[in-house]
Amino acid sequence: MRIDILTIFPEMFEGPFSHSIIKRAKEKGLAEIHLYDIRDYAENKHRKVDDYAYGHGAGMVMMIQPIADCIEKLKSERNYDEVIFMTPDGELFEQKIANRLSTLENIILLCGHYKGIDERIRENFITMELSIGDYVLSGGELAAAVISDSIIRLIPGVLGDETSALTDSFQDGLLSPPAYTRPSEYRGWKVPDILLSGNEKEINKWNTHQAIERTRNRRKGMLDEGS
Ligand code: 6GU
Repeated sequence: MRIDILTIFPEMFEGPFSHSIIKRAKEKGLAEIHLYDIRDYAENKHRKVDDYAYGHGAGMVMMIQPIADCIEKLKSERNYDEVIFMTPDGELFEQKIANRLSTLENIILLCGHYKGIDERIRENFITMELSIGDYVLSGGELAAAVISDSIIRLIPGVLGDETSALTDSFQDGLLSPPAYTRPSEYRGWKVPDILLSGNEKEINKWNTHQAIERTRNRRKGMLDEGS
């Protein structure tokens, strides 16, 4: 899978994509992430990418020309399954969307800034708009990094243990049960006996019960949605 990210802050992605699972996915050739600096596509000599909003008083808006040229250049090179705009007024991102996006070949993530982008970009190039939650970030970059991470880890072969993405919280509509590792007792705090019993059937039952209880206590809405 190839993810092309359009941003005015490409450096913001250096950290999140250089470690752990995403790094390994890139090294294995299972995921490619390409960063495009929108300023490189500005036709004006000051590399200006924003301008005053028509109509409203305050606030800058990202200009259409650099973004349109960048998207069109990319589209001339390959077909894109989705051209996604990162914005707090987009569709709320959730696991189901991550699952679907992880099956795609090529996607573009456009990171917005300032008061927004020229609406004509949204009307003419964008196929999907995503938000990562009901709060405002300074730009779409952190949201694009979050979404890329959640998608890439789902690509077959990225996680060592093929089953582990399927047992994530949310995949079966439940939160994960509590996890423990050695030692079995620390400062008198004990791991539940059942997990040390070796009785796989009883352990599975316990884990399922814990997952349901945890979901009921923390995210009741998830249980109601499933029924
Ligand atoms: Cl995608 N962008 C911005 N700027 N803020 C957000 C967001 C995106 N998702 C939640 N807050």
